[in-house]
Amino acid sequence: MLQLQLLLLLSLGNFIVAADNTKRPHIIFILADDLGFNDVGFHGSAQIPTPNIDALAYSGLILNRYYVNPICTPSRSALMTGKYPIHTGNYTSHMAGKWHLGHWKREYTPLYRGFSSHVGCWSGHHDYNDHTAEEHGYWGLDMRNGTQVAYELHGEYSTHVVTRHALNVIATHNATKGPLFLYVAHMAVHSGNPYNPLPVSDDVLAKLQHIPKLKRRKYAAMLTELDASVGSIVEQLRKQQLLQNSIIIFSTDNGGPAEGFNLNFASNYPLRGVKNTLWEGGVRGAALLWSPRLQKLPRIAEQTMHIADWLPTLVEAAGGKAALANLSSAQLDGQSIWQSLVQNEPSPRKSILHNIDDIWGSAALTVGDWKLLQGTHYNGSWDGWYGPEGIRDPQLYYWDELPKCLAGKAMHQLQLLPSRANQQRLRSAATVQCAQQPANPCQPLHAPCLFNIRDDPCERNNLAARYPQVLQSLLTELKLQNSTAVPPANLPDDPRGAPSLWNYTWTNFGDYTPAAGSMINTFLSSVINCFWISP
Ligand SMILES: *[C@@H]1O[C@H](CO)[C@@H](O)[C@H](O)[C@H]1NC(C)=O
Ligand SMILES: *[C@@H]1O[C@H](CO)[C@@H](O)[C@H](O)[C@H]1NC(C)=O
Ligand SMILES: *[C@@H]1O[C@H](CO)[C@@H](O)[C@H](O)[C@H]1NC(C)=O
Ligand SMILES: *[C@@H]1O[C@H](CO)[C@@H](O)[C@H](O)[C@H]1NC(C)=O
Ligand SMILES: *[C@@H]1O[C@H](CO)[C@@H](O)[C@H](O)[C@H]1NC(C)=O
Ligand SMILES: *[C@@H]1O[C@H](CO)[C@@H](O)[C@H](O)[C@H]1NC(C)=O
Ligand SMILES: CC(=O)N[C@H]1CO[C@H](CO)[C@@H](O)[C@@H]1O
Repeated sequence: MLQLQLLLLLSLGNFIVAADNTKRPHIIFILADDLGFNDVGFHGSAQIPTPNIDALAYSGLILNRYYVNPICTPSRSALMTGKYPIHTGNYTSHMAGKWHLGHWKREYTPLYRGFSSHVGCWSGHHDYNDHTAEEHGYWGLDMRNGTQVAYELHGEYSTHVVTRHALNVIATHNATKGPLFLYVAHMAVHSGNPYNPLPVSDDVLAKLQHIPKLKRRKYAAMLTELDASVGSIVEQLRKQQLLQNSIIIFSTDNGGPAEGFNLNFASNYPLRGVKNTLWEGGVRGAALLWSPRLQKLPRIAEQTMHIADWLPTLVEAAGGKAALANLSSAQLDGQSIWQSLVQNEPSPRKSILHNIDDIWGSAALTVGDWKLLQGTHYNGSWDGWYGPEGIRDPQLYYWDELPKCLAGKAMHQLQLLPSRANQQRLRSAATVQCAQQPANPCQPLHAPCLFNIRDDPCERNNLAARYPQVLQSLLTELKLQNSTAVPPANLPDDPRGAPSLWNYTWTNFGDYTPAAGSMINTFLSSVINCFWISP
């Protein structure tokens, strides 16, 4: 089931009363869309230059055992509140980019969910230049500035629009009035519409001639635009003297769509599977956490973490243990990992439910080093390993770019950018190696499979027959978790929302449609919509 794990997030304001206001950190959460594990340089591929992201990773923590949901909206809902607005003045909260958490009525949209501003789209993807979104045969404009349709932004590349709004928020933030929460949810590197799935300008594309396959090169170019955005955001924080008191998170929302899945060309290599599968390639996410508050740097974070952990983790980072105590009644699936990350102590999180999806008939669960996987999606046609591997030779990595890019310069100035030898050590430790040859194949449609995910992160060796007791204990745990599940509430598309009825815009039609009260909620159908093309 497309289980919405956490319906109470980002209510930072509601939970935090800190003694010293000036000490509370600014929090900048940068969420990439559909970025693959192997697409950032710090995981070992040098094919796509991501120097700004890498500079932050080496100067902070590479979250090396970090898990996300396999598709967009469940990840976003695990990150946001679905219940009520943030209406306190504690954190000034702003948002740039993709919402994708419902827009049937105004009250589901960002400004009514606690954000003071939002520039971006409401649905799951759009064209990066004309800003129209095509979903299930419906087509219309999806770009907003606040609640207004942003006709005037036509032609401005989406990644630039998102960045411009983020920079403006930082530039006009008055830190003496309190801390900033900025959520930058890039549309990049999600594919656009079928008529132009990988929109990027020719001049950016021209810089990546070393990538032979055109579609992969286009994807890479879209990602270098995202990397540049990260650099500009860090630079703006530095200019406004906010950087030293900031926490920056960079994370993907789910595993990468590879080899034409969703018409896209990400890479999770050597991890198995793609977006919307429960293999590691679908759920093990590329992410980093950066803050001067982290201790014992540089290092890799081996603490197990799930995207649902950000709410309690950031609440503790912002308000301390007392603020965290306020969350205990909220029955979160997430746990605060803040102290373990800061001090490099063991993670309190011992297990992760990747999903139980009774529509697809799939489920996966990790407990300690063991992962159970049963059933699969697309009749197993996306269960393989997909490249490209990328350029893994450390000699060919863009080391010289790091101290020169905007984020690298800022890290250097704060004396946080480690020596090249240390960068090399971190990068090699964060590169997944799978020497093991395929053995004991897994046929998840026939029987549950068991993997030792620490020894075999590539899921090549099914140990179900060898460790029947371990398998049994995970099956029992899965059953236990399933007993708390609520039924999936997915609904079909509501034709009353067809953009053609609303001047060809995607809109909050529920506010204008009488008796639309048949509980049609685009939020729920958008869970399916974010996945707009059957591969
Ligand atoms: C906990 O929540 C209550 C009610 O919202 C609030 O009054 C109190 O200040 C909060 N405490 C902390 C430490 O955030
Ligand atoms: C959004 O609208 C505000 C108010 O009209 C304007 O100042 C701002 O520049 C707009 N943002 C973008 C990215 O166009
Ligand atoms: C920021 O806020 C403080 C306190 O309200 C005020 O004194 C100051 O003038 C503000 N700064 C700017 C640049 O608006
Ligand atoms: C599923 O895949 C198997 C082989 O892997 C094939 O025999 C079967 O026909 C497929 N089923 C469907 C519904 O495509
Ligand atoms: C979870 O429980 C539901 C209803 O009780 C059942 O139909 C489904 O098969 C179970 N799924 C798993 C993976 O155990
Ligand atoms: C309808 O859309 C066009 C652009 O396609 C825009 O210029 C016009 O202002 C819109 N009309 C209304 C009533 O929103
Ligand atoms: C800066 C600011 O507005 N701080 C407020 C945050 O919220 C608490 C209570 O909710 C107020 O006491 C602070 O003044």
